[in-house]
Amino acid sequence: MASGLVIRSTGSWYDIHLENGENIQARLKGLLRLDDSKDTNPVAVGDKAILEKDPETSDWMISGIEERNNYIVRSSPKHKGARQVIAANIDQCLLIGTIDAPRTSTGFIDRFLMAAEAYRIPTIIVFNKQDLLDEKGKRKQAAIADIYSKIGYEILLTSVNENKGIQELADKLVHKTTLIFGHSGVGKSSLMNKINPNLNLRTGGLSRFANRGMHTTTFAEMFFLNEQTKIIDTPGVREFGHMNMAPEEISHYFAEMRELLPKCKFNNCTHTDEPNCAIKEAWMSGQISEERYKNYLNIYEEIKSNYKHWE
Ligand SMILES: Nc1nc2c(ncn2[C@@H]2O[C@H](COP(=O)(O)OP(=O)(O)O)[C@@H](O)[C@H]2O)c(=O)[nH]1
Ligand SMILES: [Mg+2]
Ligand SMILES: [Zn+2]
Repeated sequence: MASGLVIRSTGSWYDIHLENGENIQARLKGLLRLDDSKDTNPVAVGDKAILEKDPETSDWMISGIEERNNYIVRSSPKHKGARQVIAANIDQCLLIGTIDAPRTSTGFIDRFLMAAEAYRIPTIIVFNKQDLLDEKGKRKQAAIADIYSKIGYEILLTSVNENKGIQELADKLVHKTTLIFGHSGVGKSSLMNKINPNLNLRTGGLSRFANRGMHTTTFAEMFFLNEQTKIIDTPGVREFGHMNMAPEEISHYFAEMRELLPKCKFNNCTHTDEPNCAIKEAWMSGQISEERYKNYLNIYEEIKSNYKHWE
């Protein structure tokens, strides 16, 4: 039985990288499509696809996927109650943000980190466009970077225009599969082109992802810097929502809260108004940042109000 790595999806066809280095196209075998899962895309970039040949047309078909080590999932922006798997089987994430043009909020960062923390996927937070920052911007950035470095996330500062932090970033990618994520326009594709000009990714304005039509189910695309070093570029999303998560589960995906959870009086504590809550105490003593606790509460309210629909 043949298998291969899914590197791109156009909706009905998938590009697959075979172990012999060849790229082929395959479509889904009927059965997979009828799968009753809540995923808008049963097969995602990074999946190891199990392949067979259609005896009649001799087209390649995907008859299944190997069990995933991990994946990044969000609620589908188009289909209420459905999930979109952004990518599977990744070693690390690069969350690219910018202070301005466009602004990346800590709320967005925290929602993404939750998805990565669900599978303990290490995430490096990159602040790009350093060349655009004035003194005020630099102070704002330092405050945000401080929140995340204190709780164990690595921070990199980059500028494509001034060639700053690029080599450092390139070094982080070696021999890994890295998901590149962040809002549209933060410079994801520009950074990757700077690291490897052969990639020739489209930058600025409309990306190559834009014209894939309404029924496109996945939008990530894997590129090889070499046979061991892979990046998954994404077009960037406006929002990152979660579904199918119990409200009391959320704090398990906030790295600094996770370790304090055993100290809450109730083991299903939501850290909102329960007595003897270790999270609230840590927030009041300044050990958990104001920003993170505030974002936690927002996400809690959001998930709580949606949870009923998903049960
Ligand atoms: N000033 C400045 N502009 C940048 C930098 N990196 C990218 N850009 C610009 O930001 C825009 C969006 O970049 P792009 O790579 O397409 O962003 P993506 O949507 O995240 O892939 C383009 O016009 C880039 O030239 C940077 O470090 N500094
Ligand atoms: Mg791009
Ligand atoms: Zn608590």
